[in-house]
Amino acid sequence: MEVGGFSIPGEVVRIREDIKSMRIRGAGSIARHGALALALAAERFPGGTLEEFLRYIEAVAAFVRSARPTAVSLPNAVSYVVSRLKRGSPQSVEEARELVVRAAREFVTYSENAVKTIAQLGARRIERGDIVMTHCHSAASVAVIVEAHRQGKVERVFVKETRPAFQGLITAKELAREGVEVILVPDSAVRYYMKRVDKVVVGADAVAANGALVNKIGTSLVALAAKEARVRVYVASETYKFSPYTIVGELVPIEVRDPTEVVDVEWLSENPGVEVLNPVFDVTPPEYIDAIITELGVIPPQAVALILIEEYGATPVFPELHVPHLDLG
Ligand code: RUB
Repeated sequence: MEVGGFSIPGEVVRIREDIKSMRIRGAGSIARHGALALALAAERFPGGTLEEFLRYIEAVAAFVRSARPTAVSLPNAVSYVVSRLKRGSPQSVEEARELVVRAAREFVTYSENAVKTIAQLGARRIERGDIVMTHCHSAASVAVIVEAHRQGKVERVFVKETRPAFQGLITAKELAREGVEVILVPDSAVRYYMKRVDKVVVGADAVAANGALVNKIGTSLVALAAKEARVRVYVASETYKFSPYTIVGELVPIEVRDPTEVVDVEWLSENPGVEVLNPVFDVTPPEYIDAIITELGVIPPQAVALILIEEYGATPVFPELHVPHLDLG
């Protein structure tokens, strides 16, 4: 495939396709694959000048970034790698390639360690005998619940099936494999079961500067039902899911996917008078969130702006973004 006058390696095209089609999904995994796609591209550079290499990486970065719009972890991961390349001021293609590969690996390591830390911190917020509810499939949330279960605290977990893509089934399977008692329920049962729940734990695709959470469609309804029932809501989120774009007033784009994920093609053609919409994320206001569990600590939603401004400045220059606390020396 040709992008910006450069031929993009097949493996990179496949990673982007897999992200688009949700074979690779979940904001953390998407980010790690985005970073790895750049490393792969650097290794497959067909040869040329340093100038050409830099333009080629920019083209690949734009290509990878555009795979899905909502999870800000993807542009953050890509920008992390590209900014490390630029700041390294390479003098040769070899040096430039090395900078890209190293930065991508650093990102992946940081991301994996962040989830482990979140598991430890999040588990402290779960108390013995707690019944937990979760939504969609979030690796960070699963890590928290599994760690709390290992510590003998989790009584059982209500998992919502999460239509239309049924990511709840992945969560149910993973938790059951770890020995957690799981009850899978339809999305519409959220309020019915909330009275039996002690804590809600969900993941994040993006967190805005005002502390609002963007996560799988239906998350805001879980939070609403939790607020009514006075159940605490925790968000398990690495800080590279905080959106620097929101500091300058950008909104987080909400992905709307194909209607055929909701009803089949046949039904659509038999009912031409019906418009089917499939927004896949929604926004939970900060007032509905008790705490965000990050690798830097458990913070209130109001602290998101502080972390963003500390890391990016109050008026960040785009696209020269970096990822918080990834300076590994
Ligand atoms: C996944 C989703 C997850 C977040 C966090 O949506 O909304 O809650 O991405 O996941 P999709 P993680 O299935 O559409 O990608 O904690 O794994 O990063």
